[in-house]
Amino acid sequence: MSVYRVKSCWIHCFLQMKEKSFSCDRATMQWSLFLLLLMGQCVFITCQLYEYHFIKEQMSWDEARAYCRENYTDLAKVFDLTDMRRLQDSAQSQTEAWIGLYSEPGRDNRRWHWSLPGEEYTENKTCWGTGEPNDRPYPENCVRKKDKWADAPCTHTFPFICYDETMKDNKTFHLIGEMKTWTQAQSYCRQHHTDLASGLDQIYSEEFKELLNSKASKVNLWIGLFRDTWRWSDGSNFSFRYWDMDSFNDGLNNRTCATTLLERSGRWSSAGCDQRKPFFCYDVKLDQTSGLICS
Ligand SMILES: [Ca+2]
Repeated sequence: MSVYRVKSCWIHCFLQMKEKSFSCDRATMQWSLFLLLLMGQCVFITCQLYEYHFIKEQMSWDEARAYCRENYTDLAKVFDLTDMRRLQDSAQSQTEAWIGLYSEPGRDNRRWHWSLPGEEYTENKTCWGTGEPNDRPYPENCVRKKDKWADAPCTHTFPFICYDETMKDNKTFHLIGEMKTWTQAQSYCRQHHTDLASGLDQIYSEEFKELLNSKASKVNLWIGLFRDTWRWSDGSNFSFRYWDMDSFNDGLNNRTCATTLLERSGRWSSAGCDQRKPFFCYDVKLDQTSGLICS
């Protein structure tokens, strides 16, 4: 394994651990063991070992994609907030730029995702209530939970449960009693904890159940499940979304390509794909034959 590979992975994993507060900082740990564990973390958290490239030249979204595919790998994809910060750091001007997210509008083109990056949604691991998801009134793109799950309009307001991977206050889950829309709840959880509670392992854990039993067993709560028609240019199934809710209005058929608003904290909006804008490409720096699983 080349020094570069180890170093890149180490740096990225270090950033990931800083974000996620992994406790791999025991001073007595020998370097070799340390390295081994770091690489283990790499495999475990599927770190993204790609680089972002900001292209100043203004192109339509399709032209930008062709340019990225020819010169790099594809238009930029974003796995989580750590990636988003790296993408912003690679920008050379504070303007609006294309990323590799696009929409194929249509009721049948929606896909379910968990809000927490890396938590895969699978059809056979769900707990829908009888007759749900019924998508009535259309569109019901967010999920509330009482005993079982039901789809609901994302603009409705409910209390919600945040997942906290840092175990803030010694707790993995935090029940927030304020009534918020699904997107407001997601923003709150990402700002104060990690994300909305996501995945069956979390939502049906003993700690989660105890929290509900003690405080909110009969109340509807938002969980981190949503569906949309947005997908990544390279086919990745990343669930991370970072919409600027002041300017983004999903479902507009003439605005189906995503931009990052670098002057607005990098949050995303949608625009007509024929507009000409700077853009971000990504490329994979490492080959994947090294044993590191770095998608
Ligand atoms: Ca419903």
